[in-house]
Amino acid sequence: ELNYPERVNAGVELLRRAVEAAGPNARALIDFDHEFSWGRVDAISGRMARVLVDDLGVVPGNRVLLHGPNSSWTVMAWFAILKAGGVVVATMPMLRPAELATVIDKARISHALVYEMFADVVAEAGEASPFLKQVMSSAALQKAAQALPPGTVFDPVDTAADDPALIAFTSGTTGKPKGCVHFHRDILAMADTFARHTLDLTRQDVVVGTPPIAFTFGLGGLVVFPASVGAATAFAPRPGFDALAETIERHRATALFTAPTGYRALLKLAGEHDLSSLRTCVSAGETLPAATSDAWHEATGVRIIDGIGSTEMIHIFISASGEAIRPGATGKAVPGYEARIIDADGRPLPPGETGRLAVRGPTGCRYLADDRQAAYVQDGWNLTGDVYRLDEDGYFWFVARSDDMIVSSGYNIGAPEVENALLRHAAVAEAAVIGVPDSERGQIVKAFVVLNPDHPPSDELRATLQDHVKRVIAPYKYPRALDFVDALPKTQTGKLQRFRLKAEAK
Ligand code: 3SK
Repeated sequence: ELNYPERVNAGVELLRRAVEAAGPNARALIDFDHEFSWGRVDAISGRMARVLVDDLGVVPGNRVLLHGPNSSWTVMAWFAILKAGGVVVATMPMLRPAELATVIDKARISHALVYEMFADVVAEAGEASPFLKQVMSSAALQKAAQALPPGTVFDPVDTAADDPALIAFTSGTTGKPKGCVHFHRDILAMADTFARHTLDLTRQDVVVGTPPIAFTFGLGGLVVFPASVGAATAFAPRPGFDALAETIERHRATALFTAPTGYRALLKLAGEHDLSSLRTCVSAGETLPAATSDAWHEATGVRIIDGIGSTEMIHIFISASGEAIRPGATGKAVPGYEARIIDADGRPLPPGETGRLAVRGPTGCRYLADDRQAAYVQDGWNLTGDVYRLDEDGYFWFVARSDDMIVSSGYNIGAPEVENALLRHAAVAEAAVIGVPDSERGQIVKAFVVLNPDHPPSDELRATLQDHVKRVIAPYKYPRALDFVDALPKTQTGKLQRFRLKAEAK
């Protein structure tokens, strides 16, 4: 049972825990060759909050877009927004203007903090918004915070434990993103359930990882968990697994958060980089194959902690660590959560039967103004869209996704979103997209395209369409495989039968 005071601000509480556990001078955030201590993170985020309130006019409850790469700046701005009583809406750095515009509109974003290099993208996204009032770049925020008189302090806003603290967007299968609202107490709950019971992070740890902070897997692993014990986070200087391996080696990182794709990529780099400092390795975002788990164990002596979470639940709710790990199984319900397998009518199924995964606990789904809420939460149970089997020992085994979500390298990609992007090209008459198994990425996006007359199929056109998708939506969503077909399989009423494409692709 988690008992938080009625009034708590998650940003303040996390920084309090960090300073109490490690001391104000302990390393907190490391940008390759620049470090900030926990005391500095507290002071700088306080000054940034002062700028948000005094210069930008942020008032409690305002939704503030935070658009930046994984970096010390983004983390300090995250703490600043919470201290100012704002609601953080962090977005993936690779989103395109149209995708950002949807978030700005849906979340009614009033203010935006933007890392310098993305200023143009956010400006374009906000152009037509009736809600967006103020945009500030990372450089301007830094300058304004530095210009405040020495000794400036900020009294953080006294929020209720049940006040919204963040809205995390998930792309969904329909291509219509859903915003998941989480309270201040939900942020603390992810540290006090999964992290406390499954990980044994301490202030001595140096954490690294690949998931963006905009993805709650990354937010937990790289911000909330380290802060809650006073550990440090080291950010890689650039995207990519080479940079990750370099960062692990350079900072003797001890804890790693990434998807199975990341573990497979690091295995290939293990000969060139010293990864021997790692002792806690966490995988989520897609199911961890036993082969990857075994290969990592053989190469490093460390067993990967697998877990399933969801943006709706904020973080991981089924997992196992240490001796309790069974490669291939996801694990057991994290203390504080209950999980069960149910049939199509919501009745619990006995061990051995395959059915829908249902979860409940201290966190749960609260979609922002979205009628899909009724499908996700039924009778107090959250239906995650995963098909699972429970064994006699209480271990949960992943079977499949029950929707059209493609999970590639840990990223959730809604098939309709890619289809819509393809359909915006003049050569495309019809498009259908599915996920197909891939040894590197778990799944890759595969498109089936019917061309308009006058557009003959060719390798050149395939490459053009792939580039087109990369321009229209975030590049990681582009179809790595693309087949030209004469027609798509449809029902008599004209509904696309994706399952037939999936069966043929096997
Ligand atoms: O995909 C997952 O398993 C996950 C884990 C933690 C937080 C969020 C998500 C979607």
